[in-house]
Order: sequence, then C-alpha cells, then structure tokens
Amino acid sequence: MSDAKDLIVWHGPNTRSTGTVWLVEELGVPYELRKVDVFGGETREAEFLKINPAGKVPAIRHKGKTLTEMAAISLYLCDEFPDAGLAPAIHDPLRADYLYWSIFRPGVLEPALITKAQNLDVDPRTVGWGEWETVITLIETALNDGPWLLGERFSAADILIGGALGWMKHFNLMPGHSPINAYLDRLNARPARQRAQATNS
Ligand SMILES: N[C@@H](CCC(=O)N[C@@H](CS)C(=O)NCC(=O)O)C(=O)O
Repeated sequence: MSDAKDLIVWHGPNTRSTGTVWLVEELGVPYELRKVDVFGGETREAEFLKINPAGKVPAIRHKGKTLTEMAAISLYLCDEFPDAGLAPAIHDPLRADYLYWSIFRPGVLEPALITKAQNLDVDPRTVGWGEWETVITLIETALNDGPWLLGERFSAADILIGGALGWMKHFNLMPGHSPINAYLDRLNARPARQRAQATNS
C-alpha cells in the first residue's frame, strides 16, 4: 500500500507536465503535487536543478528515486502500479503497440510538431521523425480500429500522444476532417484529464 509521500510530482502549470499529472490521476494513486513556476524561471534555480539538472518538468520522486523525461516516467509508473491497467503487461499482444506509441511521443511526434510549428527547414530523410504528413497519417491509421490507439483499450500511450496532439490545436495545425479531432474530444472528456487541467490555474 502506498501513501502520498511515496510519490512526488513536480509540475509546471500550463506545460507538458500536465500530462504527467493526468497520468497519476488516471493511475488513481496518492501523490504530492509540487508546483514549479516554469515561466518565472524556477526550473533554472539551484533548488530545482538539484531535482533535475536539465532544468525541466516533469520530474517525479518515487520511493526515494528521482526520475525525469515524461515518457520514461509514464513507462515506469505504469509498471509500478499495474493494477491501474494503463499498460498492457509483458507478453500481452498489445504491449508492442503500447511501447511504440509511448516512444513515438518524444521520439517522433514532438520533434515533428516543433519542426512544423516553427517552420524549421530540415531534410526529412535525415531527421528521425521524417515528414509531418506521414506522422499524422500514422496516428490517424491507428485510430481506425477503435476509440484509442490500442483499439478498445485505453492506455498511458493515449495520455502521451493525446497530450502532444493538444498542441496541434494550439499551433493551428489540426487537419480539418481528421479523426484526431474526435479523439481529442474523447480524451478531454476524461475526468482525470479535467482534474489535471484544473491544476493549471
Ligand atoms: N524531454 C523532456 C522535456 C521537458 C520540457 O521541455 N519541459 C519544459 C516545460 S514544457 C520545461 O520544463 N522548461 C523549463 C525550462 O527549460 O527552464 C520531457 O519529455 O519530459
């Protein structure tokens, strides 16, 4: 049995760490939320750099171990709290797709989004994320089979991918008739997502 002291989440309101708060809300485990004023420069102050020398949120501490990088945090916490069912277990046929989409978030989707939003000039054959249109088509194709990336099963991969897709609206990059729009509506309707959003004010 864990208590709130076992898990600390450092969260910068209105940053990507909202996704990590969403994750722990979906896990339904007790945790202590520590807000960090990212826009006020707190992530670059000595006290916070002791937690994450990279000066970034999210960060967590669980059972005395500090971990950063939101995809790593997601994979770690889902394995630590398997009863929540947010990760298909090892040997579950859905496990491969779950890992694929979890890594797709920081490895492909995020850099593709930033490259597109900032109109950066890169050769798609030499960057690991390739072409923007291909990235979007991959996600749309995955959504053909069900409400979630793994079909009928909601997983932490939806939190990772869905969190970044929210930026598409923010950057005005959402294709008009994409199934991603309805997918985002489904994600936004989740109570855990709404509780995480409430920590941003
Ligand atoms: N690769 C990291 C990126 C984390 C990140 O860029 N966090 C931003 C907030 S969206 C941050 O903390 N920025 C504060 C700063 O750079 O001082 C992850 O995926 O967790």
